[in-house]
Amino acid sequence: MIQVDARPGPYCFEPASTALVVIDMQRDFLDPGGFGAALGNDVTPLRAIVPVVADLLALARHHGLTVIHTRESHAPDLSDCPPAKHQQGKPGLRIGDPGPMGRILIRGEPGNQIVPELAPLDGEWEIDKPGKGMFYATGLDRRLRDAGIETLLFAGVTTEVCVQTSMREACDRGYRGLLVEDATESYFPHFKRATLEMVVAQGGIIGQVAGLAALRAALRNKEL
Ligand code: C5J
Repeated sequence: MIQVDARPGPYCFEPASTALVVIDMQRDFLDPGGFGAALGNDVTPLRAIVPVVADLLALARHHGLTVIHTRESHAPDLSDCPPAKHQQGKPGLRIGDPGPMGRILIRGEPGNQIVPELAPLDGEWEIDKPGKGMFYATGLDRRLRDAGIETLLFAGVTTEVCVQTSMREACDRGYRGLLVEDATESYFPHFKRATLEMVVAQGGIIGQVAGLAALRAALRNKEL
């Protein structure tokens, strides 16, 4: 059993029953001209975590964890995009509208690809999700159970929207989650800080939080 120095207390997991989930590290959110930028956000802070997420991916791959990548995406005919979601944002910059990287948040478009530095490897799971959470309309819960996954390490963007929603959904389904705090980011620093506090409040009401260094140290101890 691996034991990570986490907040609010130690986080224990077995690599064989653990998956790393990298949420939505796609060009729509990280690149200038994408959906995130269209909503008026500066994408620089999100870009800045790419090397940390790459290191986390390398660590997970080295230790044989299941690796899962999600993309927030919709079908080209928008049949999986409810009107309330579609109406978000300014006309001309909404989901499905043409942008500098193809149609915004549409499956298969250039903007919907995971950034090349974090590209999925053969055999890793790629989950296209029409919601903010990773379980809604994806069939992921069944796949995780079939694979014997019980614990989930979370990274990606944005901390307070798709990452937190996925962690909450996971918690409700009985998975124990650890948020790797330097491998997640928000367009709003105070939202990230608040989310980390929310996760660990009340004895870890949503899950636990640790840095990549603590996770690395715990896995290194196992190898000694
Ligand atoms: C948002 C996400 N923020 N991946 N998506 O719309 O957090």
